[in-house]
Amino acid sequence: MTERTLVLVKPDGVERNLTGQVLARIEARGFKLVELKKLDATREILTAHYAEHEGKPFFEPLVEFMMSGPVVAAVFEGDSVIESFRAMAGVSDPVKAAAGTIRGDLGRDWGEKVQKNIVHGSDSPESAEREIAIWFA
Ligand code: YYY
Ligand code: MG
Repeated sequence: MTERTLVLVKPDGVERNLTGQVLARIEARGFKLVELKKLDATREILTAHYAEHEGKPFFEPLVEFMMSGPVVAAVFEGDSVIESFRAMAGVSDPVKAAAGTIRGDLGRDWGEKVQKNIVHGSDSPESAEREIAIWFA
């Protein structure tokens, strides 16, 4: 099924000049880039984006980390792009992420207060539409 997903290159990925690599991997897989921008995420955007995690111990450090530098937000479109990109990203913890995944190949620093895992990808069609509306209002 053709669908859209929100991809973020987080501040650690932008800082380490990994944006091009991340986008290139997704394009090479055959997905279409439909929106792209670099921005400084506000607390308002991040609170909306991470609403499901509000109140958890890692929420505030996560928001602070996401405001520590610019992020790149993109929308990709294609057949099963949501699940495909989650598979490409690997599990949240870069230490556990399989080799060959973005987090497994490029991620690091899980276990600190702030997890530097390079990318975000929407986890369902509902999340994708909600998140795209937040980042590309
Ligand atoms: O969707 P995904 O990014 O893989 O993980 P989530 O469980 O949605 O958590 C969002 C984000 O929060 C994760 O990428 C790192 C951070 N985080 C954390 O700092 N500590 C945790 N125990 C769980 C998640
Ligand atoms: Mg998530």
